[in-house]
This record gives sequence, structure tokens and C-alpha cells, in this order.
Amino acid sequence: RPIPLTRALISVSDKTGLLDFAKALAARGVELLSTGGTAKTLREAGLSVRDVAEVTGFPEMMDGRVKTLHPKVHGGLLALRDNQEHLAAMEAHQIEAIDLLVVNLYPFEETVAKGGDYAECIENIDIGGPAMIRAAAKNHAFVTTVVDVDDYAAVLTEMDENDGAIDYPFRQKLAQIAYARTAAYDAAVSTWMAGAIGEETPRRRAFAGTLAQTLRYGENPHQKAAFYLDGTDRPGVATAKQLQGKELSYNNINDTDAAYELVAEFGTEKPAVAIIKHANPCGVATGDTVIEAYKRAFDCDRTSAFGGIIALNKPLDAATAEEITKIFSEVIIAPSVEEAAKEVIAKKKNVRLLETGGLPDPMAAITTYRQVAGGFLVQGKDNGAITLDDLKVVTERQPTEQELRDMLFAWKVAKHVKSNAIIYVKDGATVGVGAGQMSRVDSTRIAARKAQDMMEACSMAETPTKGSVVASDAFFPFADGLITAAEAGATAIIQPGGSMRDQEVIDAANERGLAMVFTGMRHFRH
Ligand code: 93A
Repeated sequence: RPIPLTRALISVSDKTGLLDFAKALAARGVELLSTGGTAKTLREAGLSVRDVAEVTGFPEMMDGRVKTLHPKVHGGLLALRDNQEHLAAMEAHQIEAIDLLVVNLYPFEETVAKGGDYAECIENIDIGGPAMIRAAAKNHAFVTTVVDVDDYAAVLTEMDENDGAIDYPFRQKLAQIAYARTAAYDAAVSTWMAGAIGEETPRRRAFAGTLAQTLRYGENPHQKAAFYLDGTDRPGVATAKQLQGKELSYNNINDTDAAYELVAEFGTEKPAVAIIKHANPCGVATGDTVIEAYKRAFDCDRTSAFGGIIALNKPLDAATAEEITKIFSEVIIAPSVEEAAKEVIAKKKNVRLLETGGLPDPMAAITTYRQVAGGFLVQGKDNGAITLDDLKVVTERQPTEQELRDMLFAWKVAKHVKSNAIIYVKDGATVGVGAGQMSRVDSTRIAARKAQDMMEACSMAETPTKGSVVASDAFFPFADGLITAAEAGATAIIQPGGSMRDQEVIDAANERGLAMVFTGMRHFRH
């Protein structure tokens, strides 16, 4: 049944929207109790408010570590209003019922994000706040708990629709949110602490998320789905601003993430464009201009690029926008979008256009999760990278400068292609991508075949893989893959090495005059 609000305890670190909300509560006859800083803010705005210290008979002490941890507060939150013993205890100890709790916590996550030192982070672990939230939420049969500034308006609306009372289903919903908040808060503390003490694989692990969007469906229309934020501010699909187009779908979000993470590998030195289909690139290229990079990426596989996801590492300009909109694309994501480009894309209503404000750091230490039946796997994101110095030439022929440049390019792309990954590259552009095959030689064949298809479709004089270099995300177990690449016209190979049959593969390369380098690092992606 609806419970009228008569007394509220407000204790908030984030004072956004506080005054309007408190004024509206006061105007509806709600008595306000508050902690130090919050009470001060309210009083300064002319509101009448009682200090929690006055209610408890204890001053806030120990730098505020103890301010609301008192039976007068917790009794007021936890007492069952229909239980004679509880009522008798309230009477005996002069405990007043609190029927609305408004709390947001010490900014622990923000303190970590801004690089606070150990002591600062510890001091920002809120104890009294979560204790009150958990108490009030437990007693949602009688108490309303608000932990999100976003819910202030809904509480007022609910009151106005119920004669100043809050209905049970709404209290239940707020209680669920309250527990998610305290769980997420403690998860953030625990995750930070694991990092701070260098515990990469702690015995217990917690994580939590905040709903960003309920999705129409998941990977398929019969699957329910939603998108949650983990609280990290990595530039990308989760934090981007959508400038136009339909709502992002589950697959859009997944593919856009793959696209943007890939293009971020190229930094901002030179324009780079990646076109993604089903989480794999069907074209990646650099160029002197953004439009050139796009055209070269598109030329890798014009057939697959249709309905793709396009990621740029540079601002989207009008000329490139014109070029891109010649065919349909699902999503375009870029650090920024020039005004003239916005106008061009606006003509294609269905294209989703995302602006991120920056590129994510491909080297960042990020934890990734994958669910399996009965558990989840946790690993650091693949942020492995190599430089020229890491390459070991294993063939008689040394690679040329151009081959080395292309090999490093191909290697960056290989990291973002599902295994078994084979990538043919020429002049800073992919010309063939073989992804996700169960045998490496099949990936090698498919990539070459697709390049040949392009040659035929565009009546080119020779196949684009002629004179290319090839990257393989893991070692060639046999020489067959390398031989296939050589037959497709590849002149140089970059691969991790480390196979039992390395010598066979090296011999096959030498016989064909190929240059080959070992990276000593592999990039499986499953
Ligand atoms: O240090 S605490 O863990 N000890 C407490 O007893 C306590 N009670 C409320 N932090 C406590 N709070 C937190 O103080 C609230 O969760 C809120 O974030 C903050 C509000 O303090 P003020 O009103 O002084 O700005």
C-alpha cells in the first residue's frame, strides 16, 4: 500500500538537483534531516533542516567517518511499522521513523578515475551511506530509497499521483536499484584494491554495470538484451554521442566496438579507416587523407563493405561523408564530425553517426570477461604491440623497407581478426582478409580468393595480392599456408614463429625468395 512521506534523511556527496528536490519535498510537508555538508547547503538555500547530529545526540566525528552510524538512524530506517515490538522499541528509545532516504555515496569511482593516491581512495570509501541504503532498501515495505539523482523527479511525480505517498511497486523498484548501487560500489572498491595490491587473479571477483539502454533484441530477435556501462570512460561506442540514425542494435554495438578498437591502433599520425562486418574487418587502410584511406579500405572487399560499420581515427569531413554514403553503412564512428559532414550524412536517415571525442588507448590495461557455463573467464585485453626491433628475420632475403612497413601494418590488423587470421597487405591497405577458419591454410586461401574476386569484378590487370605481405596471427603449423600465400603473389610474411615445423616453413620461404620475420608474439582472437 502507498506510504505517505513525512520524514526524509538526505545525505549526498553529489549535490546535483538537491535544492530543487529538497524544496519540492519541503513544499509537500516532508521534514528534512541531513548530514553536515548537505544540511549546510539546504540551510543556505533557506530550507529548514534538522541535523542528524541533533537526532543522534552525537556529533559527526573522526573526519566524518562516523556520522549516521547510530541506532536512532538505523532504527528509524529498519523498524517495521506494523510490528508491536518494533514500535515499542521506537517509543522506548525515542526513535523517529524515516520513510524516505536520499543518499549518494562518497565519489570513490571518481577518485580512482582521477588518479587519487591510496590514502585518498581509502578515505573515499563510504561506509555510513551504503549502510543506510541497505537498511532502507531492506525495509522497502515501509521506506523509499533514492540513490540516483535521476530518480528525484519520479519520486515527486509518484507523490503527486498518490496524495503524497509512494506505492509499493515503486519502492520495490528503487530498492532493487539501491542494492545494485551498493554492489557496484563495493565491486569498484574491490577491483581497485586488487589492482592496488597487484592481485591480478583475486580469489573473489565482483563486477557490476549501469543500464545504458535496453535493446530491442540481442544477436537474434528472439533474444532479450541490454547494454550496460562499466563506469570506465574509454572513448568508444559506450561513451559516444549519437548524432543521428536509428537506435544502435546489439550487433551494431559489438561491431562498432571492434571497428573503433581496430582503428585506434593507428593513432592519429596518419588517417586510417576500418570497415567491419560481423566483428571482422573487410577493409583497413591508411592514406594521406581520410577520403583516400576510406577508398583504399573500401577497395579491399567492396562486396562485404555493404552494410558495414566504418571507423575513422580522424574527423569525418564532408568529402569522405559523400564517398561513404554512396553505399549503405550501418554505423559511422569517428572522434569528431565536421558540420558539413553532418549535413551530408543527414540525407541518409538510417545511418547511425557516432562521435567519440577521442581515441581509446590501445595499450591500456583493461580486464575483459567472457561467460562460459557456470563461470566467466577473465583476462587482460590483448594490448600486445611490437616494433621493428622485435622482428627477427629468419629468411635468406631481408625484407625491404616497404615490406617492413606493410608487415607492421598487417600485424596490427591481425590482432583484430578472428583466428585463424590471415591478412594480405599492400602499401598500407589490406587487400585480402581471411578470418575465423578452423584451418590456417583455408584462411590463407579465402583471403587470396577474395582478392582475386575483386580483380575480376573490377577488371584489374593483376590480383591485388601480387606483391603483398602477409600476416598470420599465429604460427604456420605447416608450409602449406605459406606456399598458398606465395602462389597468391605475396613476397613477405610476418608471423609469430614457434612451430615444430618452423624450419620447413622457412625452407619453403627461401625456395620461393620470400622474406619472413618472426614476432615472438601471437594474437589469437576467438
Ligand atoms: O564516512 S562515512 O562512511 N560515515 C557515515 O556515517 C556517513 N553517513 C553518511 N560517510 C557517511 N555518509 C556519506 O556522507 C553519505 O553517503 C554522503 O555521500 C556524504 C554526505 O556528507 P555531507 O552531507 O557532509 O556532504
